[in-house]
Amino acid sequence: MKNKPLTKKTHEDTITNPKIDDLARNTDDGYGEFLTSNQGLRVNDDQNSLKGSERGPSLLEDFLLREKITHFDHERIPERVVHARGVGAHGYFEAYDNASALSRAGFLQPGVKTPVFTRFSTVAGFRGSSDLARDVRGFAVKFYTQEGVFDLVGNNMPVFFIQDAIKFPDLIHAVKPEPHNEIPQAASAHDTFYDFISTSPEAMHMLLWAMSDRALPRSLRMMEGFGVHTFRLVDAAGKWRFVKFHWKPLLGVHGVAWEEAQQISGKDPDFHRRDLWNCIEMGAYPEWELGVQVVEAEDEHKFGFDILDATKLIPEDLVPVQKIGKMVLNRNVDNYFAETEQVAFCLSHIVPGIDFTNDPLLQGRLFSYLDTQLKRLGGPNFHEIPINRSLAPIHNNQRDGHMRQTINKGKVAYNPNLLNDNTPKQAKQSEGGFSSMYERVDGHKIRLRSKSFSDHFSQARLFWNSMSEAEKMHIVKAQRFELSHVQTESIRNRMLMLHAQVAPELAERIAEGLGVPVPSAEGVQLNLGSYGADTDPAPYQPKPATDSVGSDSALSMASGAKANATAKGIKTRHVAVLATDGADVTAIGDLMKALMDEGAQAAIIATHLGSIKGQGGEELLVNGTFLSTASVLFDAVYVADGQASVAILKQNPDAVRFVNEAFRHCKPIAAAGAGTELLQAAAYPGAEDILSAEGVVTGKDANGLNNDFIAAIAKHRFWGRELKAMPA
Ligand code: HDD
Repeated sequence: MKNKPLTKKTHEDTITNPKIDDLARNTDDGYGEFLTSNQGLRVNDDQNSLKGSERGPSLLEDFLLREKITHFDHERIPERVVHARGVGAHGYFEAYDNASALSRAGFLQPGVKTPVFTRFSTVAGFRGSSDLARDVRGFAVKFYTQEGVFDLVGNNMPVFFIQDAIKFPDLIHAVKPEPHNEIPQAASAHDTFYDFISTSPEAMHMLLWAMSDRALPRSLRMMEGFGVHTFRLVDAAGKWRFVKFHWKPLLGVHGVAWEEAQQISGKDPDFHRRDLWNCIEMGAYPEWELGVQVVEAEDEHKFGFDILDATKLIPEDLVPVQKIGKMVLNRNVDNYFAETEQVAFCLSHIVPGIDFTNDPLLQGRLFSYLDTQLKRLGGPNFHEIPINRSLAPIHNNQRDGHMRQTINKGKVAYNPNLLNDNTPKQAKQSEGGFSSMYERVDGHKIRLRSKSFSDHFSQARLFWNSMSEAEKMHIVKAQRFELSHVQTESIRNRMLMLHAQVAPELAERIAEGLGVPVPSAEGVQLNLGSYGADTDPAPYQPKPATDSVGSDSALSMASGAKANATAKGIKTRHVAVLATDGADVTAIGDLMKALMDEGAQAAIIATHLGSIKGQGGEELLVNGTFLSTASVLFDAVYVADGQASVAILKQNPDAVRFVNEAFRHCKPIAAAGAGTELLQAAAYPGAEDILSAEGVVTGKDANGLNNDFIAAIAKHRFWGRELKAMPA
């Protein structure tokens, strides 16, 4: 037992998190133990099957061979039909002292600390696809509350593509790889997706989000989360209010460039997973504040849109977000499959103090999640899997089914009963019993979309208006990219018509890249996707966008967004230090110390592994080479001083490309002394003024270089460079 490897740091929260204690009932670490069969039989030879003679056939008798291979054959379960690729972590949620006025939920009472498990995901790609696909990110949080499990199953965008759950299978069939050849993987840039979108203009608002930098997060730790639907919070007196849930990351909201994302997908498809894992292992725990936008019941109709329509957000300038608690993720999983793959989120996992609304997307989701877990996890007992197990005790008359773990004693499995004193008994609301909100519902049974849902363009325009110039350019380029991959001209044309409804300028700029004019939408049936065969389509045609829609300051990631208001400093940023033999090792040491003091990390990237020799013969350990890493895996680049080092790097095309790419991707760059020569060597046509470009700092530490560099890293990116000189 002497050499037992340390697999996990001992964190304070590992000890105090009751869900971790609960999971410990099922964890196993075979270190130092005998190898056994699944029946506990010690195995004497695990290398050879049982055979009839040395070179003879394997024997059916070999139960050890059969057990081992059978288990292996059954290792896989169906991947999630959407959100297949993900990563999860444990942590806790702590309520501030203000939410109890809004909700009687126990976990929202002042200071209550609740264990959570959070899973982030991409939507369209398969389990083995890349983290950096242009896609929506899932943001699902399981709260193990004292009143039962509450799942908040959201995304990193506040709206959705469709308004009614009945369209979800169509949306997903359209975006997934095309069924005849299963191409393309984890990408929306293909005919079927745009065929669907071009006939379902309700998707336009969300499409703009998906084309924006929100779809390319720098880190899962740096993205917002949204409950999307309007929910209700119910207070102790039974009064309810509408709410929208928000997660605000304390590191701010940041994205990467599209070209960069495509390269990361090749260099490190696990970029987001690795980033989350490493930060948690290092103790740099990601944090988000939970916020709510609150709308009083009587204000339901005061907005120019329907708050039950999931393609609409409530602008934060109209209804500010109140922060009601904080989530910290502080522990990685012990086993990916047992925890991250088997975790089962359901919208119907709810606790007293929270309730649903009549949003037709939400209502359909209430069915789909339970249904999908039955298929995915193989039966109705998935709640007994350790990661899904409630911390609140479970007592009911549900029995049996595949893989039942609980041994229910006694002969009574029904209710009411006399034999068991009518227990387990129903709980009054005062005893914590969940009771759906008392509400009058009447009307005709009808299969129609509410006409209050038919403004598809105003909020898309609000989003467009709220973007900075660089963000607008990213959206235009993203649509040029996507529509260039669409083979069918009529689909491209319809997409241009729809973009013109959002903003004529947007459509014209996309059309320019496609080399076609924007077709007129006059007389064209834009909306095929929201009425039945016998319905008069006229009332369901989308309304034109409202001119007065304006902008909302919370939507931009770049221009002083509220989302970024809390972002401070350069914590957890990765800085590449380009240097090789002959570099100014003392200055590098000073820089690395300054970066580490701010919570950032630096890596020496050189032409060879091992160590480099400084001007005075001092040695510095190398962390990576131009072969093993790439600029896209870093947030910022520093080129070290030292004539000899810079002379070698200038002759190295990979070093030149490293700087060139970092500049193109608008990253902060510092060059100490002679390092500026590498920058000049890396300048592409149109960027000859690289040394005076924004976000490029030069000089010596003695003159404040390190401080200026740190200030530049805190700004994340200098997208303005693209507006100046960026090849299309
Ligand atoms: Fe969904 C998974 C988020 C609409 C049906 N969804 C899933 C996950 C997230 C979301 C984060 C992954 C959970 C995990 O990590 O295990 N989904 C959303 C959001 C939506 C949404 C924010 C719109 C507001 N989803 C939606 C609709 C339907 C589904 C309208 C079906 C009618 N979603 C599913 C599913 C999944 C799922 C098929 C696949 C795997 C799973 O549930 O556990 O049931």
